[in-house]
Amino acid sequence: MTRVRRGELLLVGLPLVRPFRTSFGVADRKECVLVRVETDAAEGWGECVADIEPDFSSEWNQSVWGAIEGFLGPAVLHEHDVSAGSLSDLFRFVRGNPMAKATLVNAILDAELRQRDESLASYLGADKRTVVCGVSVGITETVDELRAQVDGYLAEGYRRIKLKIAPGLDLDRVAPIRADHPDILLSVDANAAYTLEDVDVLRALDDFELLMIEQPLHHEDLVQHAKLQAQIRSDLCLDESIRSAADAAAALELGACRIVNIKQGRVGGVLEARAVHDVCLRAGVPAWCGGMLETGIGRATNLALATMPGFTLPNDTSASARYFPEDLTEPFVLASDGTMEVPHGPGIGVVPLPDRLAACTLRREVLEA
Ligand code: OSB
Ligand code: MG
Repeated sequence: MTRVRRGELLLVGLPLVRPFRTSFGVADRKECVLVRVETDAAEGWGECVADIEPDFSSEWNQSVWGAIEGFLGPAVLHEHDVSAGSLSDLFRFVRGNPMAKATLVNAILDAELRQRDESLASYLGADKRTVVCGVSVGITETVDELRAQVDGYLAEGYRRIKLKIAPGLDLDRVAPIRADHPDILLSVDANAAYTLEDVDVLRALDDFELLMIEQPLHHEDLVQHAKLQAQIRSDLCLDESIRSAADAAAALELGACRIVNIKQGRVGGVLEARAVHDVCLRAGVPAWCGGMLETGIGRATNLALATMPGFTLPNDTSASARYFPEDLTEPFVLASDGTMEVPHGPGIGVVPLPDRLAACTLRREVLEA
């Protein structure tokens, strides 16, 4: 328990190595909000998973900035004694906004753990020191381009390939990749682009022995996913639809999915993500850690989360070089066996490199009581 003396809100921008196309749009750069908190004893860092536009979720960089600057930040600075665990109550007066809340929860937990000299992975109950990594491959202009990217990632050692799909860019994309690589772990992610009317296409994906079909239907739906799951053989995985541990419990009870993508930033931070993990573990449902093209700050947070025992499938925790020409932190590197080491220093174990942070900062504001 400590007092947060000061906070800093930063908006950072980094070019991507290549545009990333999904069913909801194309990203050619990454922009995100970072929070740095200072307590009496330590600093802590959090990265927000919201992006430039409200397309993956209703939150976006400006809404996150406004929520933290106007409501969440002042609430934290006003308290004489805060801990990451007390924030879900403290933040109850702000409805929704889980991505904004996650940024502060993670930053304050990072500061607490740095003060105690404990790593986030150890705090969360890690049962591994390295994490198995997959990679998410954007929609390409041509099938040849897709083949070349997949071949490149497999040569680097990635242990699962996830193809982004969209209506009309699905079976014809998955078929050649499966033909090239009959034995790899292969999955698809539709980012909510289909409806139950498309059941024939989704059922046709059964032929490709996919590890999972991620979020085929509406971003807030559970009931239709349950109907779809009953009609196809492939395991469904939910991403957008899971915004809390309560959502995860409801999804599993309904049979809306058989696998859960846990993104800490989407569910309100690592503490709620741990609760989602616990729901999955108790139900015997495999989980894995999703990504949102995070910089090294969010990547370190995700890697620590993915060390928990219920994360049994390859995670979207790819190397810095898969996303950025230069990361904000020391780069995260993929080992040739497709695993990544989890930082073991206190807290998330990394901080932004000062020169890189200065070069990438677009906007900055100091928050004080
Ligand atoms: O749906 O998992 C998703 C990136 C941005 C927004 C949504 C998603 C993704 C990815 C990339 O698939 C995962 C990553 O490598 O960070
Ligand atoms: Mg997804």
